[in-house]
Amino acid sequence: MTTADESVARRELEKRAKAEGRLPPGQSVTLKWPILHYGSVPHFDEEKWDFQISGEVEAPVKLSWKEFRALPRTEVTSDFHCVTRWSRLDNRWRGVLFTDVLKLVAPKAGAAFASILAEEGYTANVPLADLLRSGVLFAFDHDGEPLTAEHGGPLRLVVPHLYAWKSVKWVRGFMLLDHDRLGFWERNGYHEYGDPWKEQRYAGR
Ligand SMILES: Nc1nc2c(c(=O)[nH]1)N[C@H]1C(S)=C(S)[C@@H](COP(=O)(O)O)O[C@H]1N2
Ligand SMILES: [Mo]
Repeated sequence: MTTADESVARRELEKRAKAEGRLPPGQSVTLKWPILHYGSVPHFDEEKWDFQISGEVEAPVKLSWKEFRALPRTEVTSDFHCVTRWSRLDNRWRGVLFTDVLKLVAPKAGAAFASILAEEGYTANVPLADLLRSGVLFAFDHDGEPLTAEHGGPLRLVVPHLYAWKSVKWVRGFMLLDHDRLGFWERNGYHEYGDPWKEQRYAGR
């Protein structure tokens, strides 16, 4: 496609998405897939990698890469909305549903929030109820290809109904909490919840 064809295709897709009520306010459709994160792309070492579930659970769990890969897989298609105003439609994600991972632990009665943990100390806070939604998964693959390191490979969280900073790349586990603990971007001025349909971009707005 030429650049001109591409911009026509993009605008057509955007018009259709708007008509279908799939484009949150203030967003525009991108055909590309931008790469956005704080810090550097971490190196993946299968031997050192683990996935830890801790906090408000009866017994914490630690999985190796092999153990995580052996969990049941599901494919989910969803739209992805970044707070910087681009949306990428119809992403085909394949991985392990959050609800399937949660089966590995017994959450305590007070568990109501999660702090998602990633390489290099990146975190994001998400209410547990949001993580139980059917489109939320830990993804290995995107559109039929293994996730590249730049896009969060080997494993990222996908929370399609919240702004994409909650879709934590290079995820290494989560901690269940009885209170909300702000994550990296949330401490740096982003909204604590981040609903794109309500334009919850920044804290206090
Ligand atoms: N670990 C980590 N995950 C992250 C981020 C980050 O800085 N670190 N940035 C978030 C933001 S703001 C966005 S828009 C998406 C971008 O994902 P992409 O680079 O695959 O498009 O990743 C999210 N996940
Ligand atoms: Mo973002």
